[in-house]
Amino acid sequence: FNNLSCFSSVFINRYTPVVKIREYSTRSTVIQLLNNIGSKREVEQYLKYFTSVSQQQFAVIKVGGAIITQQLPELASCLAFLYHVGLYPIVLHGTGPQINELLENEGVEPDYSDGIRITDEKTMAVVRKCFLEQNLKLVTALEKLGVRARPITSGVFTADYLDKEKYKLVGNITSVSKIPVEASIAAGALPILTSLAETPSGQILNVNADVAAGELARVFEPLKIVYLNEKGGIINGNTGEKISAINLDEEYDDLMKESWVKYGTKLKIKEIKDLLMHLPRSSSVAIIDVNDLQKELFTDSGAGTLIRR
Ligand code: X2W
Repeated sequence: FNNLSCFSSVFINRYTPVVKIREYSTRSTVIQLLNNIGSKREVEQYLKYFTSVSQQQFAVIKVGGAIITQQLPELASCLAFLYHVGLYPIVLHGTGPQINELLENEGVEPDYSDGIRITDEKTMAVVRKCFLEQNLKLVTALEKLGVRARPITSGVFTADYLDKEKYKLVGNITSVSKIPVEASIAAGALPILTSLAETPSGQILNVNADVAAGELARVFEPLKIVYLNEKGGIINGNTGEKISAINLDEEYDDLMKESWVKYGTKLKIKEIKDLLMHLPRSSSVAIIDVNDLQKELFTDSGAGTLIRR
């Protein structure tokens, strides 16, 4: 159990009740995960940093729907690790691939415009079903690892129609309520959110999960905004190598002129820039593979693509 001693100096005062490891099974998980990450100095330094802000300001983590299907055990272990060291990331997940699969099973061709799903009534029923199913799946996987997790599937995002003619039941988020998320963390449970929104009159609307995660980050102003994806970062289209860091102040203009920066990548980098311009300078965005979460958060070298300004 010595491997955990590095936490004591950081946590003993502030987080003793939370950090107490509850189960033997969980202890071994934590130790196993710790062995994969950086030196004691690095881990200690980053834990100190992450606990220097309020618990709700540690991180917003966006989980793509594909990860729940393909990498659920890895995802659950990573989140359990953070929870067991007393950190409370705000987790928001998507469910894009599951929606497509279910629609195709029902003989409906998924329909997008500019990357946004055109969501009619029939599609909306599928969207809601998939969000609830995937949310429960993630929450259950976490609970099996001794994590208290709270499903939050409504009451956070209020929205108007993005463009009712064009996209039908798709929302444009107009406000974010921090209350359900704060209550979950105060109760010692990881908040696990979907990106479903509601109009003031109660119509449920579909929102892209990346966009909803960005809106969450705008109100919580976390140190870290993490996008978990399969590529493990942004890949330089010329060299095929992963870009380890982007400093927007210095590199943004040149980066946007690169021939390989187009379509989705261009849009994503631009969205991240807009987001970071609205956040304190201490906030940064990381795009990583789920297996690299600890390495990215707790080592100097990181693992995925780190974007800051
Ligand atoms: C998305 C919401 C799910 C999502 C959709 O219906 O696919 C809109 O496009 P991933 O797995 O993160 O892609 N909503 C309006 O974004 O899931």
